[in-house]
Amino acid sequence: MSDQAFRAGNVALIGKPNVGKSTLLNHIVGHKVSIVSNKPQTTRRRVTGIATTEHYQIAFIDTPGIHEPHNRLGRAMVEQARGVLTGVDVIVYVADGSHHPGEMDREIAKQIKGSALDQKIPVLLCMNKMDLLKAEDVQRNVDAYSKLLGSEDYMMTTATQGHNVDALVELIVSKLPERAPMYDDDEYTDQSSRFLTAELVREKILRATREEVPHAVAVMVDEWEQEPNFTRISATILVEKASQRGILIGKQGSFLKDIGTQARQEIEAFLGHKVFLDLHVKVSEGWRQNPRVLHELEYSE
Ligand SMILES: Nc1nc2c(ncn2[C@@H]2O[C@H](COP(=O)(O)OP(=O)(O)O)[C@@H](O)[C@H]2O)c(=O)[nH]1
Ligand SMILES: [Mg+2]
Repeated sequence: MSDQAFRAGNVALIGKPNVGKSTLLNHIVGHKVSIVSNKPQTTRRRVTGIATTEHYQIAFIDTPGIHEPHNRLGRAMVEQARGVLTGVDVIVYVADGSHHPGEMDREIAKQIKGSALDQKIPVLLCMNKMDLLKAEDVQRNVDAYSKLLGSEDYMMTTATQGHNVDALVELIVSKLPERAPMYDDDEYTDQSSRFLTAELVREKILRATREEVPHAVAVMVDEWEQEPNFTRISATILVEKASQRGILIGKQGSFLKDIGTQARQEIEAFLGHKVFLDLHVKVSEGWRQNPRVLHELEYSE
């Protein structure tokens, strides 16, 4: 495509929780801009990741998975996802292609079709997790998802291995308008270093905890001091109950120490220098229902 005009646009990644939207985004952007875990509802707000080449610039908007919300946090998350259905250049519906579509897929497809038809936004289907898809189910699942979306354009991917991701990007680019770049070519996310730091701490906790704990955790950076050769960061981990605080601290503080070490290594990698990371755990009963806390956490406007 060397003699073609430059294309650029905003592309929304929409789908159920846990289908691989953030994994896909990080792979395409080449940096971890959105945290990933095997727990549903890992992504709590919109995250933009930007991929720029000589020929195109795509600003991907990663969104929380659309689900049936049970509290204010859940409602804010679903609002964040639905909000991008308007005003983007392409919508990519990411599905777990190894499963047949269910009730929630039908519901999301209906919403996507509604706004995309209204505004003539192209919709692409990304059937992810093809590594888990049995050969005999391929045609059946492709047909079922395509029918739901009313779109012929699809790609089967394995985001964790990067399989077919380039082909998906090429398909997206073919739908973008000819337009000048919107961001500098070295910009790759809209996330502040503070937010990304809080997210990396939360990711380490999500990966190490189970059941209700991942959902009850939030992380807030309280202090950020830039010294000549290092950054001193202090963050508070919010939980909803004293028992959860106990889990996160662990025997003689061992759990918290592990989390801190893992997060610090990644924070140092993206800041490019040494970090002193100080973590505290605080019980904040009902924070998921508290608009002020949700705002402070940057989960809602
Ligand atoms: N087997 C398999 N697992 C995947 C694939 N893509 C993502 N995952 C895993 O699915 C889980 C959810 O991924 P994530 O990107 O957080 O999903 P999101 O909630 O849609 O953003 C993580 O454990 C990923 O490692 C894939 O192509 N194949
Ligand atoms: Mg996600």
